[in-house]
Amino acid sequence: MTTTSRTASQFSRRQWLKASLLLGASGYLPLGSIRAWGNEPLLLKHKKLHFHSEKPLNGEPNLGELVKSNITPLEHFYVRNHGPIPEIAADAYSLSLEGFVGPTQTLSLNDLATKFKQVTIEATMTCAGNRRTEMAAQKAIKGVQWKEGAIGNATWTGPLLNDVLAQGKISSDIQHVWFEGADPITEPDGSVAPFGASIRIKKALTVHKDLPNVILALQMNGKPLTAEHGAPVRMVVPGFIGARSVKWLKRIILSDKTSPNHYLADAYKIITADEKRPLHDLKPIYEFPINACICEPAKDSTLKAGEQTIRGYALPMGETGCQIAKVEVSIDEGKTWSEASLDTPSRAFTWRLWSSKQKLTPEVKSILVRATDSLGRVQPQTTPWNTKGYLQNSWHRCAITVEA
Ligand SMILES: Nc1nc2c(c(=O)[nH]1)N[C@H]1C(S)=C(S)[C@@H](COP(=O)(O)O)O[C@H]1N2
Ligand SMILES: [Mo]
Repeated sequence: MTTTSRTASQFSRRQWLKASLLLGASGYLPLGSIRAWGNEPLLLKHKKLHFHSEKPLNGEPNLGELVKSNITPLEHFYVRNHGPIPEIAADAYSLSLEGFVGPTQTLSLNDLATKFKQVTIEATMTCAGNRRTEMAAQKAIKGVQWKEGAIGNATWTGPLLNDVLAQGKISSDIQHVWFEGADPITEPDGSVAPFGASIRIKKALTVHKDLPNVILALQMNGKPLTAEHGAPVRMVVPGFIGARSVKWLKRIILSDKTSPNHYLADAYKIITADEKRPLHDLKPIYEFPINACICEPAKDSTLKAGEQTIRGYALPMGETGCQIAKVEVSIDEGKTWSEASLDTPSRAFTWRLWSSKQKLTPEVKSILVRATDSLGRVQPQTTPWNTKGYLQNSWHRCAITVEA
């Protein structure tokens, strides 16, 4: 994984200036053949993000923007890339379906848009590295120095993976479905390979009546996917870390094994400080854990004493049947807690925005938040440090100064 690690304040002003100079046109990239690199700065014109790196393009929004609407507008939706953003012409796009009993099948974009029922789901996308900076405060961690903004909630539209896989005969020994993207990622050893992932066949084929199911998304928030979010087609795997929702989807492969792709086989595993087992014996991360963050006020801000509305998001664990049931806020370092109001609907695999009015006095040094799910499980007070800085989900702490 190649990333630079500048802090938000270092890049924002220059990048935002560049973005405003590029403003104009439709806000969408012109479609052409695959073009590696070079086009990323153009994306800045429809993104209002703090960019951590340009090559590859990685950026997250201001936290205050995340709590303004249940559905995150495109301009404030984080972007996470491991390599260049391919630009794929709609008419040149094809998806291959491999591993059926029988020959490989190919679907065009038009096939995906017209031959299958189009389903719209609402689901939260979040990066396994969200909140990495908090874990890195204990001991430095390489990788994009994400704050709490590597998360967004969107509607996604396209065919169900289950329907697409019904195109062929699946042999009974199939256990996993692999996804492969079209982005040429150069690995540290110099080899070039696309991003990939796999999910268990059960997750791929189960269609829940009232839950967001796994889809091949052609649209995000009611508009065709933009290049940086995986146009023309990406996977959306609700409940799973973002890395399983492969963008620029080129191949779906059925197998009796998990994907050998680096991003499933090696990366995205929890390696604790005292881990002795070899990497291959560790399980890949699939479901995201319960989480909650304070988005407003901003960390380290100075506030006037008096009543303040605290706002944030809470995410249930990405497990079937699990929802956010309660969010609590503490202004006395966890001695007492008060229940926040849950301002958006309760849904599996989807965040809930919450708010809490608190009377702040100069004695208050921090605000804490913790969420509880529908099975009564509480967000943990601490998250054990791990070498990659994944799944930081401890009680979120927002240090503040209150002036009399
Ligand atoms: N092909 C491809 N798919 C990818 C990635 C990538 O680098 N290449 N990044 C993954 C990761 S780690 C995340 S968190 C999500 C981010 O999706 P977004 O950029 O649309 O927010 O995309 C996932 N899918
Ligand atoms: Mo990610």
